[in-house]
Amino acid sequence: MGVVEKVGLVVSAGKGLNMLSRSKKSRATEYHLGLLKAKLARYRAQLLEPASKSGGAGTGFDVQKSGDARVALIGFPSVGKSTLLSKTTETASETAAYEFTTLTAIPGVIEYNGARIQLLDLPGIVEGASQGRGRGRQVVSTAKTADLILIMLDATKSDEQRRLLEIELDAVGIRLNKQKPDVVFKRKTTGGSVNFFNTTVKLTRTDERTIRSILASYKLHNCDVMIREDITTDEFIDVLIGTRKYIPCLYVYNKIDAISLEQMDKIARTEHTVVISCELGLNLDYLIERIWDDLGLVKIYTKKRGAQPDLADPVCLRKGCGKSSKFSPHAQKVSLHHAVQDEDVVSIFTK
Ligand SMILES: Nc1nc2c(ncn2[C@@H]2O[C@H](COP(=O)(O)OP(=O)(O)O)[C@@H](O)[C@H]2O)c(=O)[nH]1
Ligand SMILES: [Mg+2]
Repeated sequence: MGVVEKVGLVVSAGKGLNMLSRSKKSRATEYHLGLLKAKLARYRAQLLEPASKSGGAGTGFDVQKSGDARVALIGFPSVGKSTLLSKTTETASETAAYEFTTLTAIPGVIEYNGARIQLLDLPGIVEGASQGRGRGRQVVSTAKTADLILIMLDATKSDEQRRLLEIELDAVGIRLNKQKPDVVFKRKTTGGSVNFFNTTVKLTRTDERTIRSILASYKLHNCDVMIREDITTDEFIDVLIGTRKYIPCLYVYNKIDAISLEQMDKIARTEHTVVISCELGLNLDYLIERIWDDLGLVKIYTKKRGAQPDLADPVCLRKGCGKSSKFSPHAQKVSLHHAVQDEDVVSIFTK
């Protein structure tokens, strides 16, 4: 009996050692992978930088930003982008039953709640945009100017399309439905060659050594880093690159007339998702409502002192947070920093 116990002990000790070396190994892997990603991220960012020399324009398509907000429509050919544009705006965009790629960005305007929302049909996002080639680069810089991205998908096809688009957008520095990491990063010009590193939370997904090495690999030797949330190494790299865009995104599944009710029900319940049928005009009004919500737009009525508010011509602004007039429905005097809410009436006056 004693012998058996001994064997048992030896085995468990062996297991323990194994686990220890494994976690050490995975930490080392994380570290090297972190450095590698930092280098790749910088290389990619340089590829996508506005061209200084000859060749491809670094600016977006030559479409004027107009109205109160810009929504970029992104998707593979034939998912129904042009159909959506012609159903929701006054724009007659070409539609085709075959795989047809529109060659330029086509703008349309959705009028809703007194707001003018620019809907932009962006072609060719799939064609190696992240490699920074030709038109891809243009698509990327235009997509980055959007206040909301609509990823349009064909509900009859697999979710592989969605994955490919997400990868492509991620590679060009667009972060969908994410907040900017809570990190304060400052380059200094005085104070010697020291990187100051502070955290206000425990880091479980990256560590100080990895971050310091990444700073060194970017030849940054005089910075202040203050990390205020449990970020990943990738998120730290995003902060360093600095040109990441954090844009809300709505996944729009079209052609629900061609799938089962069960399939539709399942898709419709996923986060940041709207299901529609452009062809049958189903759920388009709800899509526009969701666009309005995700843009965080509010309409504000203006009012001259002593006069009735002008309800016919609201001004659209970005939503602030916090309560508006404390005395609603009565007026409250507030400072210019006051965050307005939907349907507020505002009078501006000097003392
Ligand atoms: N069944 C079905 N077909 C649609 C729907 N919306 C668009 N289509 C068809 O899909 C094809 C491609 O549409 P189009 O708007 O040109 O796609 P785009 O390439 O993304 O601009 C056309 O034949 C449309 O008639 C829909 O809601 N249901
Ligand atoms: Mg089209």
